[in-house]
Amino acid sequence: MKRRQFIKSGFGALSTLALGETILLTPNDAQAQFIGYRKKELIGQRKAGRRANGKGRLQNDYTKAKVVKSVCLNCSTVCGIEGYVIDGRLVKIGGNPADPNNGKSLCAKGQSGPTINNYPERLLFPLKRVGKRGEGKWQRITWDEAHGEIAQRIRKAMDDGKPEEVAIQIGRSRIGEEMGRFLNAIGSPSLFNHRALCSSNKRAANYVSLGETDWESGDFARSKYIMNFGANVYEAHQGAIHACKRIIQGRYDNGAKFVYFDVRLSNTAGRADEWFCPNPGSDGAIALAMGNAIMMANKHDAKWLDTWSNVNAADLKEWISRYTPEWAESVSGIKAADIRRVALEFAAAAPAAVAFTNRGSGAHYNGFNNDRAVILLNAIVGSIGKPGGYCYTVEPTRVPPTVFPQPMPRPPAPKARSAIENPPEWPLANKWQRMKVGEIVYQYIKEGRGKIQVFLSYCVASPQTWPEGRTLTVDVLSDEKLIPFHACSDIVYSEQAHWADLILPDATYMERWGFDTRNNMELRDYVTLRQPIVQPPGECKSFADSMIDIAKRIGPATAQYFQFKDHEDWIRQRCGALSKRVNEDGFEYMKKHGVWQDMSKPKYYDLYNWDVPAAELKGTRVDEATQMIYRKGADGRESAVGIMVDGKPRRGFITPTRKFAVYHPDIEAAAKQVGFTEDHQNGMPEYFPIPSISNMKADQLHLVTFKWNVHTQGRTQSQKYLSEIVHHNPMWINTDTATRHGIRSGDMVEITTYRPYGHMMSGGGQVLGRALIPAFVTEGIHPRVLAVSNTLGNPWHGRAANARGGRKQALAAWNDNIADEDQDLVDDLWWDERKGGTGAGYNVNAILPVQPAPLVGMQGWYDTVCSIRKV
Ligand SMILES: Nc1nc2c(c(=O)[nH]1)N[C@H]1C(S)=C(S)[C@@H](COP(=O)(O)OP(=O)(O)OC[C@H]3O[C@@H](n4cnc5c(=O)[nH]c(N)nc54)[C@H](O)[C@@H]3O)O[C@H]1N2
Ligand SMILES: Nc1nc2c(c(=O)[nH]1)N[C@H]1C(S)=C(S)[C@@H](COP(=O)(O)OP(=O)(O)OC[C@H]3O[C@@H](n4cnc5c(=O)[nH]c(N)nc54)[C@H](O)[C@@H]3O)O[C@H]1N2
Ligand code: SF4
Ligand SMILES: [Mo]
Repeated sequence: MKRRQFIKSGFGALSTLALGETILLTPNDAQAQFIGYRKKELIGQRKAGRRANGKGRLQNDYTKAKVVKSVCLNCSTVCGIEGYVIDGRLVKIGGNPADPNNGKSLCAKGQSGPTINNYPERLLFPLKRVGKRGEGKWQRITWDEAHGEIAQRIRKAMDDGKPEEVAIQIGRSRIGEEMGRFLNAIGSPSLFNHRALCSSNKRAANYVSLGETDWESGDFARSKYIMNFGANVYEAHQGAIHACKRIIQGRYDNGAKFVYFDVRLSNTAGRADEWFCPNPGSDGAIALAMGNAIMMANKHDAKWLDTWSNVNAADLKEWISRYTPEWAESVSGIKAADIRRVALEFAAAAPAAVAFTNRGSGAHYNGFNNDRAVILLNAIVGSIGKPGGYCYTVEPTRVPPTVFPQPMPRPPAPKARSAIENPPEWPLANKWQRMKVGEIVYQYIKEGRGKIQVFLSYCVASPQTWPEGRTLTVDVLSDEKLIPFHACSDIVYSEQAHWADLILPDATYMERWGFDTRNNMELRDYVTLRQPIVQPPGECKSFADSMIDIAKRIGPATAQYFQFKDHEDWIRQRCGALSKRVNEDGFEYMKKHGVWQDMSKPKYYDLYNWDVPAAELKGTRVDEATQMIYRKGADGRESAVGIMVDGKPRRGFITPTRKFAVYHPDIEAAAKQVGFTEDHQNGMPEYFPIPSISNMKADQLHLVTFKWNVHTQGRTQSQKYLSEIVHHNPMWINTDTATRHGIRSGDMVEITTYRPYGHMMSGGGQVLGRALIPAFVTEGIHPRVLAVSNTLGNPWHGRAANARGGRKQALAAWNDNIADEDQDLVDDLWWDERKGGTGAGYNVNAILPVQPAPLVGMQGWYDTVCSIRKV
């Protein structure tokens, strides 16, 4: 107790920390503050709060509120929002009706936004480590000191001729262009992103087939048949609200049938017309067999395939003949008769029929091909780009540079290379986009495949959200020889921050600037503006502003690319060119509406069939054999601008043949390059089994994870209202399997996980780790699958996250309106174990192996082999 007289402790004390003062931050320390119920005192405080409010209850008059348009980022769906501000306080968030994707709709997470800003345990000041790394002892310092130290270390790496040793690791950043400029100015290619942990198999599948698009934009509202392979779209998915409301519309307006594949009864499965529960990782086999059933019954669109596919209808039919529904039944467990029936229903509804995927099919060893097989189904029935079919937009997640150009001068692309950023073992990781192989970063740093001098991390909680998070990740983050310097930007004290040397308190997405955009389900280009709805508290500063200041401090060669007063000024400059299009100041337009949508072009239906603009046709030639249209560039090299179809110049697909790519030579070449000897790696979307599953013993099971509708990975546990709804994540287990093991709901089960076969980190089969998790026995899961959600089981991020109610903390000077919120954190964490609750849940990532899939390198999240034992 004596120590507390000299050093503050506990997350709540962050708000009253004076410059130069030190504080101790560890989960145990936060817990030590618990002093039990003080009901009487609390009731007294509540009454006082009501009196202060002058009313019987807290009530906001929204008609008096200032409404500010912005963009949500409580998940990566980035819905347009409007914040209601009363007396400088954000009191409510609604959907921005002008947003083409979500309109007025928002999910629970979006509405929980204000609680992030007002969280009494937010980081408010830059902190510098004063004890050993990981000890949790911090001193409040100034931004001048923080930025000065980072700039000086970066300058040293540049002076050493090793700019690639400056790295930024990002989770959900949404300021990728800013980071790109920052690293380019330094000369470093080392942007370690998280795509491979998220979606790279899917994106690669879309790029390889169509030549563009991060995500497809199924035209669900006009569809008559919607088939979904593992996109839990009623709960998660990158377009949760966007897609979900259109799927509902399609079902009600058109009577669209909704068929869903998932290994467990998710909310989406529960709402589907038909739910199929396949063997994990077998979606590709089902899709190919559906293609087979359609083609054998001659219900395919031969004309479309002959015109637009790089494998014509006859050849495709011959190739797909081997994938019979009977074969698929043996692989997937789904009855051949069902596969055939659904396939023919799908074909009958075409072209208003769409089949799509997300991580359920993609986050596997064979996920790249699973997703290619599903896209192919759309091609087989000719629904690509058709109303009600499988549509897509151009560069959906990039702010169009023609409308919002980057201010000049811009730094050139870096010459330096990094094996961590571009590992040769995964030749397709960076082929169509720089997806990278995020899950191997820590292993490569450990093995010395690349060195790090300066490690900056932003919006990432890798000890919690990465595989082998509590072991490999923490081993590397804690080792000062491997990572000599780490500055972490976060809004709360995360485990990532805990292992840093400097903590940079960020402004939340409701307090900072930025552009955002996603695939627009209305099939037009659009861009939204993130602007501060309120000002950040304490000394919180947007990381983009930090980068500008750091770049200016590194030296004139770097500073020349950052001639902005601040990030707002940068954004304003980028809006300049918009002024002509909207007949008013572009920046003011964006601030007023929050969104710009390009209505000058038609919707992106049949995009491949659009004319090549006359200007682009000048000086072109048509290749006789391929009918491709080529133009010579300034460097004398030819590039394709389109393809002649029925005597007309068409845009086509942005693939090597300008056609939808069923076969892709780059895949075949890449497979050869890495000696990938799986069957059928010949550039076609073949199905191949997952080695770790093929080698599974009779008593072993398959462990998958899933996302909750009210949580987002590592970012929502500290939001009390969300954690109040979901704070417990028992392990789903099928009734038959549980009975065999004598397990009942609530029983503690020991899960042992094993390393996969055929992966970089192992010979396969060794025990990786063990966890104790209570069982939830249900019919709603595949008999050989166990499922545990992510997000929970996190002793960091303060009291709401770790379910440890504590004593009321000193109220922060910056926010005198949080009395109610604060009381919530004292008294209302009723799931605190010490009050008889279930606690904060379980983090299963600790025992999930790093297992990058071949070629693209996406983490095989849903391939983990395990065994169980009742304890
Ligand atoms: N509420 C919420 N929304 C989110 C997020 C969030 O964390 N919470 N995160 C956002 C992000 S970054 C992402 S990437 C997306 C992810 O969105 P989704 O891909 O929709 O979500 P996941 O939970 O990763 O996986 C979907 C489903 O795959 C199932 N599954 C596992 N194995 C298989 C299989 O072999 N076949 C099939 N068919 N299904 C299988 C799981 O049971 C799970 O229900 O969501 C985004 N939106
Ligand atoms: N078991 C399992 N693990 C998974 C998944 C799964 O399905 N199952 N899904 C994977 C997927 S799809 C993804 S995308 C990754 C995501 O995982 P991460 O890349 O780690 O991203 P988030 O969870 O979004 O961000 C986490 C961190 O960002 C911080 N943060 C929140 N807002 C801000 C802000 O405004 N500024 C700053 N500087 N920091 C902020 C949070 O406090 C938290 O520490 O997780 C992956 N992990
Ligand atoms: S889906 Fe919900 S959390 Fe995600 S961006 Fe939209 S409102 Fe925000
Ligand atoms: Mo993700």
